[in-house]
Amino acid sequence: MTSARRALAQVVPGARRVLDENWTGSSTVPSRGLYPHQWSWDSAFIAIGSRHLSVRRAQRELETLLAAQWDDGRVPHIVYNPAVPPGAYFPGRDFWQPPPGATGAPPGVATSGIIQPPVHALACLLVHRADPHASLRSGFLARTYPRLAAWHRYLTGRRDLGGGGLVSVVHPWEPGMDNSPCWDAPLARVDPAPPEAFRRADLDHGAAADRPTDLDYGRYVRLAADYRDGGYEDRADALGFVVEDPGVNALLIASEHALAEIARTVGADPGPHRARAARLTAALLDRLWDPATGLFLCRDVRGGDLIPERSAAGLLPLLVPELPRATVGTLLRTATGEHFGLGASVRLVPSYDLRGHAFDPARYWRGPAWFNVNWLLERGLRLHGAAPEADALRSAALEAAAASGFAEYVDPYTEEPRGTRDFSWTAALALDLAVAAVG
Ligand code: 2M8
Repeated sequence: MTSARRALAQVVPGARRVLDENWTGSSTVPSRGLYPHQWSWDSAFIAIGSRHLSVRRAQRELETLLAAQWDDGRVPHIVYNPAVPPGAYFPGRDFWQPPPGATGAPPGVATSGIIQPPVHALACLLVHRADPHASLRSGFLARTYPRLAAWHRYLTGRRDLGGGGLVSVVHPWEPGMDNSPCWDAPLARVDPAPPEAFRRADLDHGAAADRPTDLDYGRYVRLAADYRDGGYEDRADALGFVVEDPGVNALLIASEHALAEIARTVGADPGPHRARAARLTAALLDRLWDPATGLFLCRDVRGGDLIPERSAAGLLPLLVPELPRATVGTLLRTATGEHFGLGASVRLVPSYDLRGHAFDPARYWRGPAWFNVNWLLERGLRLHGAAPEADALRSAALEAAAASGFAEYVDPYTEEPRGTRDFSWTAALALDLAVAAVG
């Protein structure tokens, strides 16, 4: 048996079991215990994998999420499952209720009010490609295109809080890398909510050493409550945390290119999407590229400066097709150099600088390797012709996903499982890599 076929045999039955067990009938929970609702970017990654099991189910996953889109175009980061008891996850659905008169979730749906990275157009295109004839017959892209276009309009219109043509995030949960050390400095300006104001449900399911601290949680709660009390208005001067993140913006560019392709397929004009992708690419290079570190950095819009921390988010612009060749070369050297160690000290890219002052191989987004980040980087490496590096990363991700019991994240050095197990996007993306490995 070839190594690719072995990987397939190792991964597929387990991945299918995880995805089946976490499927609720209309969407997939990231994990039954820790995350019992639907999460936005999780669903995009899950659909990318579950399209290999059932295209209809992958379509349903994405359409359930898009049905919760707000009037202003935002796609919320959580869609709550009404069958789950309110205390099972904090913050619960009641937390996000907007003040009277402010916009909110569509009638009959309970959601959060913040967002996550826009991987959805890319996911819709990949789900379509899994069976283009059936997809066209069912009208999948014709239904999703207007919603995806409104989502990107919200991001590029209402969220350009820095005024330089990039999207800003207004809460550390929005870029998905919730407690990255990149947020430490901007978060330090935020007064934490008092501990008695909330009860964390995550510690019922996860080891405290693998999760954010109580102080970080107090600040997350304060920021979310302030945004809610301000009617979810996107005004830079009223928000305590405003950051331009290279990962979010790179994913938007990749998705904008996917949207151009979707537009072409449904008979709409792809031109405006291509033009927007080009403008975003120019702004990304202009505002977040840091030649001195050879990496894209986050910008603290309130403070005005680049944040001097190396996060794996800074490598995600490898997903941008029109990145200059010299920038691609520099990013590759950074990925394989001492700070990220790819193919040298580690097989999977860590979430944060291996040499960084805040590096912790176990704690959440402060060092462990995550499978979605590595799946994205594998795609970026392949896009830019680094096939040997992409192949090595794919094999390592497949082995680690199966060996860790589809862990949420792993120690980048030992690849020991951390966080929760039977985690949906790990299973889904391993499945996708396994299918790609056999061609
Ligand atoms: C984590 O975030 C949630 C809040 O959204 C949490 O910690 O409770 C992050 O890893 C995020 O990226 C992910 O989408 C979510 C569900 O898997 O969990």
